[in-house]
Amino acid sequence: MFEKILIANRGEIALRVQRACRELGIKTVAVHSVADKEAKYVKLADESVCIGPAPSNLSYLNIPAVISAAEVTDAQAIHPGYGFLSENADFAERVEQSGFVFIGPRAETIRLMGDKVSAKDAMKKAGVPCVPGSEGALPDDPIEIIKIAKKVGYPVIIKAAGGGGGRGMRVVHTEAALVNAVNMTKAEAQAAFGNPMVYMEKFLENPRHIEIQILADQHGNAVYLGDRDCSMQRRHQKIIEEAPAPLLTPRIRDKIGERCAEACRKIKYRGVGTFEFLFENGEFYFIEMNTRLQVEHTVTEMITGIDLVQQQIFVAAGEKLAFRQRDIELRGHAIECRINAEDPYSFVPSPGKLTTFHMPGGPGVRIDTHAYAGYVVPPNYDSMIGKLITFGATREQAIARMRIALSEMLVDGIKTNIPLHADLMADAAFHIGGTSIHYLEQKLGISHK
Ligand code: MV4
Repeated sequence: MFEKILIANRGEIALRVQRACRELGIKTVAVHSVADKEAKYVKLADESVCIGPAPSNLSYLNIPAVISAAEVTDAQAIHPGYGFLSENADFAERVEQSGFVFIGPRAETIRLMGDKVSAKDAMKKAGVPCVPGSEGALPDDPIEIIKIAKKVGYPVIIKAAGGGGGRGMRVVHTEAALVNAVNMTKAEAQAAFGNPMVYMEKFLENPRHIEIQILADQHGNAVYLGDRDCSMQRRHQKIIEEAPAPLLTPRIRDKIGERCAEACRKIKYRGVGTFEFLFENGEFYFIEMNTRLQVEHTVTEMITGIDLVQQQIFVAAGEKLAFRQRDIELRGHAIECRINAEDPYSFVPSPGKLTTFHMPGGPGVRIDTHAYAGYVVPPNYDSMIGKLITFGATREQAIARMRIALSEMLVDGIKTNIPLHADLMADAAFHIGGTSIHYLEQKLGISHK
């Protein structure tokens, strides 16, 4: 097992990874920007290295600085957390070339999944159900493009191969608008991702966003750890996630889960990963795969009892999975509310000093945060300051506990989205469960752009 791990991230996830390491007796190295030098996760780490000024591109995204920090502290492995360098194949490659273990999939796998055309192609071949659409990237010939759209059926969506997470997409309703839309998306994709390749899919009008968590070792073993519903979102920012996804039957859950686990075996996946699906009329349609630990991994941990960060470390160290699919039991229900430093309705970021920071507690309440009373939320990074997770025997109990926990939570000095969460916990459609990806924007009266 590793003796020392460098955590190439900040905020709550840096602390989360540190806690997993500490429990395993592994020493931790924190890296931080100038803006984070007083941060809790820096002070709690065994060692820390300042890797640059506040802007992320000069610190948390600075590959040579991160690798130098691992060299000077003699760390053996690097955990990238989420965001920042976590899905950067060049980073993973350079980490391994420098003699460190990258706690994540092979660089080749990250690259495969980073290109959404190659990802979809690989998953289709591995037996994962995908959204119907073009076979790979669209050709240049407009006549061919029109033919493909006719076959797929309108509305269609044009997506950039280099995009993902909602960037570089365009919905097309008519043949008249098609060729121009393709050309516009290509030009934008070239500018944003340096790759003009685009592909086409049938546009699903009112799906849910359901994802499957998988875990694979380096010995050909892979399991699925249930699903999460992440449909409660706005502008591609998830706000609430829950596990298991409401209203799914065990039969359909096991069927899609087994498909994902089998695909991981086929592509020799290593580490944790998430298959993102759109779910409509009882069918799953693969859209993307995330090759990192996700923000919402916590709800999966609550219903499986498995520490996903520790599992990442075990499989990175070359260990075999200690359990098989039949050993995994989904128990109860978990909900995560992302607590953001922002105006609850305009979503404008609200950095600044937390004058009060009182966290709730009680049975089934988990808080993952790096914040504390007196902490100053810097303006340079993501506005998420913590995650409030509740667990219950049933979804109703998890919601009730969330409602109470939110009412106990006191944060002053900045604005937070706690009032929005409180609203949603009292929302009739949320109580039923199974709302679509458009529900929140419709409720808030935001039109689709
Ligand atoms: C779609 C779609 C409808 N039909 N693909 C947006 C993020 C990216 N991961 C894929 N996205 C979508 N792809 C087809 N064929 C609707 C979306 C979408 C969405 C998906 C997941 C979560 C939130 C979303 C919000 C708007 C659109």
